Amino acid sequence: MEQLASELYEVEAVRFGEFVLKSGLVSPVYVDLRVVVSAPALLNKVADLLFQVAKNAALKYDCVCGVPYTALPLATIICSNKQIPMLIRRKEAKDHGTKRLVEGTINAGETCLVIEDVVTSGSSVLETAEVLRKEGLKVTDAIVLLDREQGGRAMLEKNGIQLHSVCTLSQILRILEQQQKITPGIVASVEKFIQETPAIVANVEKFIQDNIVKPSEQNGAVSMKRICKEMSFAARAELPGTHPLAAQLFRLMEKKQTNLCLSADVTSSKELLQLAAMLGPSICILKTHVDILDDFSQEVARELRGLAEQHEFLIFEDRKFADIGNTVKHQYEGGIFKIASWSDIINAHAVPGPGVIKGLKAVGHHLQRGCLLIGEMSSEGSLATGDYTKAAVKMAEEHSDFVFGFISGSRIVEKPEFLHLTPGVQMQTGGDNLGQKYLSPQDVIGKRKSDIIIVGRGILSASSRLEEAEAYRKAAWNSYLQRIGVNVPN
Ligand code: 5BU
Repeated sequence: MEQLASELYEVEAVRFGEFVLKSGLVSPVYVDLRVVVSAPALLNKVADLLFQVAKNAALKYDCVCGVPYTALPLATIICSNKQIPMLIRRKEAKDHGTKRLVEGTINAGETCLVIEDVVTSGSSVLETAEVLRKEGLKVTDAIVLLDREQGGRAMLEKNGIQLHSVCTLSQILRILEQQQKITPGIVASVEKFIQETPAIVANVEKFIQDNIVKPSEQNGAVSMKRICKEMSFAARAELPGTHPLAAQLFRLMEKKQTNLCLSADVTSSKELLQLAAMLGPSICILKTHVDILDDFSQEVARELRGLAEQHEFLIFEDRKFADIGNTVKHQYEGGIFKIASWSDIINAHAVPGPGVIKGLKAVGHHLQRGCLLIGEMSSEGSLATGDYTKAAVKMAEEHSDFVFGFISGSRIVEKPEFLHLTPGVQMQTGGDNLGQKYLSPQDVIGKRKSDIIIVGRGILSASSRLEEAEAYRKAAWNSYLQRIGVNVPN
């Protein structure tokens, strides 16, 4: 263990210093085991230690899968040396039926051992385990090199996975202190930081990995300021202040690689359900105007929910509530539509003041629903500008337990916990003859730094709605990737 700690320190897989985050928070520790691939002897040693942990725990398993990407070479070495069948999980979303999510021979009912380098919150291990479980495999145990002791073990246990670790971060800290590589002061500051900020620490690591960049030295300290321009959706999901519904949305966006919301403005329920079934895999949100349907019934709402669960998208009723709290409460919960019973997301105008949010929250909060405030509108001559927009932002910030974002033409607040959704999007910019104005997906996501494009007629009037939805999805997703610094091939 002493040798392992010192070697990890030598290759800078564990570093101490000042890591400045976008939030302004300074982290005293930095763990990144990707560098181990450049030290083959250490790589072999780590693989062997992982295997020994599984052996000592007398685990029985039929195959091994490494959590992408750092644990992939580790799993490969173990499987090659010990002649164990391996599975590879693809991190990228399935490419419309042509690629599989798991490569290798899957024998349903067999047990797969998951291998990981570092566990913080446990979410990466769980994500991989869930993909394997969906394929019919059993996942009961995971082996990790370094447990940061920040809730990962308990979280995995709750999900039926026992975590076995080679070492913990506090063990490494103590050994490095004994070897006089770090001072007691550093140990104390790291321990304090880890205890006080578990969720933020998890986010730091995810953030570094998502951005695939290394921190740079600046005056002896390590600064990540330059690379922290933009956070990924995955990292934003993990922020302590992110609303649970927003976190769910961020995760499914990352998983399905889509930041496209379909505005399903059709007048027949049959067509609405057909659209949801056909475009479900391409979208993160399906937006409705339930009051334009000729034949709405609760059965339609039930079927729509079924499709939302099947294809993993959220439902957003674009009701634009704009009355006093007591009235919107009834409009949201009751009437013939019973919006609260089936719509994950609703929106509201800020014009009545905070009472509108309080009324909606009284109905939606316990149902885990969320609300978007209208900060700006896409229509010509809109009055939602300037100070009005600023007041809407303030209202959202004061009610962030229910309001998780905005409808706006661009990013109107820098807090990464909030989402921005933009309507008035078409490939062909311009407008309609009733005041709608259109911007391109690239403009909205790249330049104006919104998160999600809302597209109605751009897709609905195309000869192939599926092809057009895919074109919008790709345009908006590539703009997002470029924004967070990932190179996108043309
Ligand atoms: P279009 O067909 O892509 O123009 O449809 C846009 C949708 O977004 C439509 O359902 C509008 O009601 C909705 N919308 C909008 O266009 N502009 C706004 O400012 C707001 C909503 Br808020």
